[in-house]
Amino acid sequence: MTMGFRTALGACALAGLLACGGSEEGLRPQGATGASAGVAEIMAARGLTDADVAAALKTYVPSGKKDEFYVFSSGGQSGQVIVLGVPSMRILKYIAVFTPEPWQGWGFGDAASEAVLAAGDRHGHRMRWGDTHHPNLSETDGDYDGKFLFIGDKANARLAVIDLADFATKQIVANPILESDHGAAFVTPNTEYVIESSQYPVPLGGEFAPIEQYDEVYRGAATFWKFDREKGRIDVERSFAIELPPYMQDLADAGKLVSDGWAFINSFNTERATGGNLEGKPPLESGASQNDMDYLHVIDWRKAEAVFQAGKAKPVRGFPVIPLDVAVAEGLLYFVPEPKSPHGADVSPDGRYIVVGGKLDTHATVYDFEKIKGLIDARDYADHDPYGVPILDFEKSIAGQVELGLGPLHTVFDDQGNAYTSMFVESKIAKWSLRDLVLLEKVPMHYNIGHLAAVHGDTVKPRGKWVIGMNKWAIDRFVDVGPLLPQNFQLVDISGPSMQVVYDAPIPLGEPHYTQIVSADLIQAVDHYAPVGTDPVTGERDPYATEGGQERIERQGNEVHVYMTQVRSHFTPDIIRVRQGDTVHLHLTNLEQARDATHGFGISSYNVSLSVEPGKHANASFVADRAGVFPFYCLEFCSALHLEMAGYLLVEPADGGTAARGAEGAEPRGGDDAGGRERAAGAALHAAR
Ligand code: RUQ
Ligand code: CUA
Repeated sequence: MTMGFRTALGACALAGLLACGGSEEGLRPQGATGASAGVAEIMAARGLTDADVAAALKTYVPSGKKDEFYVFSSGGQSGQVIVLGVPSMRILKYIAVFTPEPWQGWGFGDAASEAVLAAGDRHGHRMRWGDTHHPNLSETDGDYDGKFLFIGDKANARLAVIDLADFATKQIVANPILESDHGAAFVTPNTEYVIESSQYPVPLGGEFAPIEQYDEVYRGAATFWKFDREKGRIDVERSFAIELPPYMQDLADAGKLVSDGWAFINSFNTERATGGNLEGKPPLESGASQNDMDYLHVIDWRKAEAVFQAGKAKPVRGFPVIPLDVAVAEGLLYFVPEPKSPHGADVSPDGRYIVVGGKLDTHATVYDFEKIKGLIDARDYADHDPYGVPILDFEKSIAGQVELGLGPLHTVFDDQGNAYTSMFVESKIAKWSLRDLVLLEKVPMHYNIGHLAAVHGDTVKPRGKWVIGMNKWAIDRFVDVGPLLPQNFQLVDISGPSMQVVYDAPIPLGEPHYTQIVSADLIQAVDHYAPVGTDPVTGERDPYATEGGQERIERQGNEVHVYMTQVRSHFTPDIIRVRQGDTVHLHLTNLEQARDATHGFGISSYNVSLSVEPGKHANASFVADRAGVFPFYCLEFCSALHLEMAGYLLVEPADGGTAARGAEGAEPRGGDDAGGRERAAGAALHAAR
């Protein structure tokens, strides 16, 4: 009885969605004769409800059809970026950024990627992971332009530039003055700058100072990395930072339209607690939660740029930093109180309002930039902080507060004047009207939503349609995979009068902190590199690029240069003869220009994995310190004769014969140390070009 009822209802809903007629007969969608009956059977068999079927129809993208939107998500501790499609939520790619990744040949011998990774090394330490938090697409006039993606590494205060022409990382810059960031990466409306602000204060520049000198010596900073769009790179020489008090600066956002030229950073721990729970002090988290108010940082970045250009910054480890007293004297830094342990600072599409969540407050506070600007212009300050920074009056700065519930964090926007705020403690998304500051609706999330994203939802032109809730917990959503669970992205349809969760997508590669959702038609990705022999990092033909017919092996002392090409289904040359102790420099060009004609290069025991997409050139150097026979082969199943796409590296023993396997007992030293040194040399060579 019940089942029959549900089935009939399901068929009705389906019919409605497929825009068929209302009559009994009309339950059959036009052009899909018999579909409804078949679907009703499937619904019954699988116990699916009406809502399930509606959700399935909204998200299903048939084989051969493409998604309407891209999602660029941080990959958390994996140090990567995750790309998905909406509405299908299909994972499309992991982009290797801060962490070596063998499929893309990122950091496994390939000199170009090794050089990018090495540029992110810190204090002489080889850094090969990152905690990616906030991806930000490049913008033109305040809207995504689909050209570049930036992402910050919270753990090591670094920033990466990804070119969306080939979805590959081009640059990593290590922040010379900070040790951690959180307000990164956030772009200004024409991508003039990429903002990276600190999280945990330290003595700027990485020197030691006792924690007892926290107030005097420890500092935060907002870094403004200049982006050179022509070159597609951060221009370190034209970048600068502003010294900030030792509060814990958090999320950042750039103003737009009426607030263009300004940046906003929320903060916590204005108490300047340092922890010390074994030393008779309160633990950091309770010490940092004493005050009723923390400070929204309001920065006039255009004025800061002028101050920097006027030479008023001071070098810290060679990097120009506008000192705090200069920032105050020049009138480029202001504070506005924000309720207890705030989080998020999200600028509305019109640029007028800044929404701040309150992790321990039940409100979202909506600041009015015009009021803030009025107070600044009138020098109407309520107070100053201990570092002399002017503090504006809270009540005079806000448009109002919206009572949302427990643990509001981040806010994004749609095209109807609505705001959507993630409610961490309550595990919900709250939809509210930005115009009237009233709560409209809440939808449950499973569980503990952190960020959320809407289509172009943090730009001047939100597109509506979808919101993704990024849940920190997945508890009971998926079949078990051991104690470490994936995170859960929940896709929410916001096109109707009420929000509907329509899909759960497990994200199994680190904790994805933030995403942006962009129209697919804005991304123009290439399908091969041209000209043949292109180094994907420089974008130019590699000096070692090999032409068809020019393949050769050249020996210079004990350096052996192998100029190699690939086409389906062979390497030329496919036999490489060297002597033990030689350094092998592999110069490998994929001669193909056809879409998807990627080849790889993997070799036994020498820790080299290259991905050579059509037209790409890759260089890899290693010391053949181990005598033996080492097969190499193509890593991509590129043709029917893919398995035959292979060859041999023959490393003759140095003594001419007997010790065929090299000196016994030397095994632990292996190829890795020497190979690593050689790779570093290859990377340096690449960086110098
Ligand atoms: S923030 S924990 Cu984006 Cu809510 Cu990093
Ligand atoms: Cu080339 Cu497989």
